[in-house]
Amino acid sequence: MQKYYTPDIETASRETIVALQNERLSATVKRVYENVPYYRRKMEAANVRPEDIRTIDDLHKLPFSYKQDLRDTYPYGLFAVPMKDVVRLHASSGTTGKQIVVGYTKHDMEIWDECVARALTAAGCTDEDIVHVSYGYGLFTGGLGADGGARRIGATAIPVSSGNTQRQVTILKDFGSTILCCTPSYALHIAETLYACGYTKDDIKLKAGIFGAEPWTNEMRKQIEELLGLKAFDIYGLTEIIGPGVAFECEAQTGMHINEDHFIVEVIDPDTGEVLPDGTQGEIVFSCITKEAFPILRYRTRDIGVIVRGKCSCGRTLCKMTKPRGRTDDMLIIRGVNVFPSQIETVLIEQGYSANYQIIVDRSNNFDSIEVQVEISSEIFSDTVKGLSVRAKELSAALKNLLGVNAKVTLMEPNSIPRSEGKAVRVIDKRKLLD
Ligand code: DLL
Repeated sequence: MQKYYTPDIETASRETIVALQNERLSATVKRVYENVPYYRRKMEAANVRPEDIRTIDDLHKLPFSYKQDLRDTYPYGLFAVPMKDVVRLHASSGTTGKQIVVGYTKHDMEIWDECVARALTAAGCTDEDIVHVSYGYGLFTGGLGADGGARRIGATAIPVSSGNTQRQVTILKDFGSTILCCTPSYALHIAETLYACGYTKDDIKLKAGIFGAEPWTNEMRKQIEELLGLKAFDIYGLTEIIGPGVAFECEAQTGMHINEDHFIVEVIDPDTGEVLPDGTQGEIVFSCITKEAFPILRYRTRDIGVIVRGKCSCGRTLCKMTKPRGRTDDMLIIRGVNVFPSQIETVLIEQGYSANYQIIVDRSNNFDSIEVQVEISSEIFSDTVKGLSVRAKELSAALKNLLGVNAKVTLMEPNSIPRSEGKAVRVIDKRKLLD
C-alpha cells in the first residue's frame, strides 16, 4: 500500500524544502506586488519592495494579512489573476454580515486536491476505497475539498454532504463506505444514530476517518474509534489558505504535517507580532507560495498552536503543528460552522432588538447547540405568548439565514441579562473542547 502520496516532498531533506520555499516565496511576493494594488499599497506603507524578500528569512519584513483585509476588499479585491482564470469560488463567515470570498484557478484546484490526497493517503486511503464525504458541500470548503482529494487518488467518492443522519447510516451500511470524512462531532452523531437504529460497528466497513474543521480532544478520538471501529485522523485547514489539507495527521497521531511546499508556517506572539522560536506556543501564521488566484501572505489564522520540527516516526520530514489549542479571537465553531458573536449582534440590531444579549453554547449527545438570549422592551414583553413566539421564530429564521446554523432564541424580560462592569460577557461556552 502506498504510504505517501508525494514521497519526494513528504520525505524531502530540509535543504530541499527550504530551497523550494525560497524560490516560491520570492516569486509569489513579486506577483502579488505587481497584480494586487491592495498588497502593493500595504508593502509600500511597510517600506518593503519585492526584491527585499529573497529567502524565508526575509518573510518577517512583510506586513501581516487579516480577515479584515478580505472584508475591506470584498469580494474579489485580493485576487491576483483575472476572473476569467478563476474556476471556483468558496466563502466562509466574516465577522459581520458579509462572507469572505476566495478563488481558485485550475492549478490551485490541482494543488488543493494534492494536499487532500496526501492526507487521505496518510490515513490509508487507496483507489480501492469508498470515501463517504459528510462535510457540507457548497461554499464551505469541507465537502468539495475532501471530494477532490478522493478523486485525485482514484477512490470512489460518495458526496453525501451533511445532514439526514439516518440516511447517512443507510448509505454507510449499504454502499460499504470504508473512509468517513466529516467533522468529529458529526462522526459521533452518526455513530449514535447507527446504534440507535439497532446496528453496531460490525454492520459497517469503515476503517479510517478524516475529521477536522473544529476543535476535538483525544478523548473524543477514542470514543469515535471505539464506536465506529476505525482509526481517526485529524485534518486542518482554513478557507483563506486553501480549505482542508493545509495540515494532516499521519499514523503517529502526534500532530499534523504541514504541506510546507505550498504553505510557509510561522508562529508569532499575537500581541507583539514577533516571530517565536519553534516549540513555543503562539498564533499560527501561513503564507501561500504556490497559489495563483488567492496567494495570501502572512495570514493571521487566530489559531493558537505549536510547531514541531524533526523527522516523524512515519518517515515524513514536513514539520508538524499541534491541534489548535484555542483562538486569539472570539470565533465559535458550531457543528463545523464558524460563527462570530458580532454576526449575531448585527442580526439583533438589524431586527430592532437591543444589544443586551448573551450567547449560550452547549453540547449534548455530541451535538452543538446555540441559544441566543436577548432582552426585549417591556411593551414587547407584555405581548401575548403567541406574539412572542412568532417574534422568536422570526429572529431565529434571520439568524439561520445569516449564520447557516439553527439557533434557539429566548426573548428575555428587560434587565434580566447580567450587566458587566467591564467587558460584557457575550458568550458562555459550556462545551469542553480542549484536553
Ligand atoms: O474548516 C476547512 C476544513 C474543512 C478543515 C474540513 C478541515 C476539514 P473554515 O471554515 O475557514 O475552514 O474554518 C477554519 O476552523 O482557523 C480553525 O480554527 C478551525 N479548524 C479547522 N480544522 C481544525 C482542526 C475549514 N482539525 C477554522 N482542529 C480554523 C481544530 C480546526 N480546529
